[in-house]
Amino acid sequence: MRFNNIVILTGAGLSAESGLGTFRDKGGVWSEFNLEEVATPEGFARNPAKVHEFYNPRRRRQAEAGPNSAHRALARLERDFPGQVLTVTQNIDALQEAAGTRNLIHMHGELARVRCGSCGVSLPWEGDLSVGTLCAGCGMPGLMRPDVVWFGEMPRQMDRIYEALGTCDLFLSIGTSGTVYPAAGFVFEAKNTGAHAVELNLEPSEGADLFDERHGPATAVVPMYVERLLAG
Ligand code: BV8
Repeated sequence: MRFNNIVILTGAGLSAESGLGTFRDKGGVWSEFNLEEVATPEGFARNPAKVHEFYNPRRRRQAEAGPNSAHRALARLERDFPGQVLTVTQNIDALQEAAGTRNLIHMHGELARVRCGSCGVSLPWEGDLSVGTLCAGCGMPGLMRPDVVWFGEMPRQMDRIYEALGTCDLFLSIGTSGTVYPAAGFVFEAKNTGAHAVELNLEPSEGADLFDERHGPATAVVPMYVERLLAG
């Protein structure tokens, strides 16, 4: 099968083999933390210190992590594929761009950036955040937050994503459980366009029966599948 226009959706499973935990697997993030408290604007308004205690260690771990062979294979696909390739990630780590991908959308934001709840400025950020952190833009303390999309907030660049889903002929879903919307609904959009849908995931996701093919762990299968695509 030859394809001309690929949309790739990635999730935490892609970065699992880089040592970054997933959310729903055994011992995952949501087994230790209550998402209402740490990943909603209401939780941040109630107790910002608790939210910083959740994200500061994740930011440190991500700064130490490196891309794996699956990230690198996707970067190679973007570089060498004769057609269009758009990579949409739900991950807030910077491993896909570290692997070389450029046409990349962080639909749930980036943990290596912060945003001021007062003036709205978004800045690159290393190190811990606290309620005392002053905004470099407006000087206000207490409202600096991770520049990520929390539950109940609008994901980023949705128009560009839906436009690409409306014209793709291959939808590739990697390392995501298909439990969080609107990302979990992308396979429907792609299938409605007549695209071929492939899932590269350790376990079947919520929408597994919508996919035409499904294969195992990322670092084992992503390089193999990219090889197949580039062989045409
Ligand atoms: C919105 C950033 C309005 C922060 C995240 C009821 C029904 C339907 C929807 C809703 C509902 N109630 C509320 C909603 C909406 C809500 C939602 O979907 N809630 C769920 C819980 C039901 N969604 C929202 O609030 C979104 N905003 O809806 O705005 C709107 C509506 C329409 C259009 C526009 C706007 C915002 C959601 C974003 C929240 N922020 N992250 C942070 O990271 O802290 S979500 C977070 O969890 C991730 O970013 C990701 O999106 C999501 C799921 O995680 P996955 O990446 O899939 O990871 P998971 O652990 O679940 O799965 C890992 C998978 O990998 C597994 O399948 C495993 O088998 C596999 N795997 C593991 N290891 C490997 C592997 N695969 C391959 N190789 C391996 N080695």
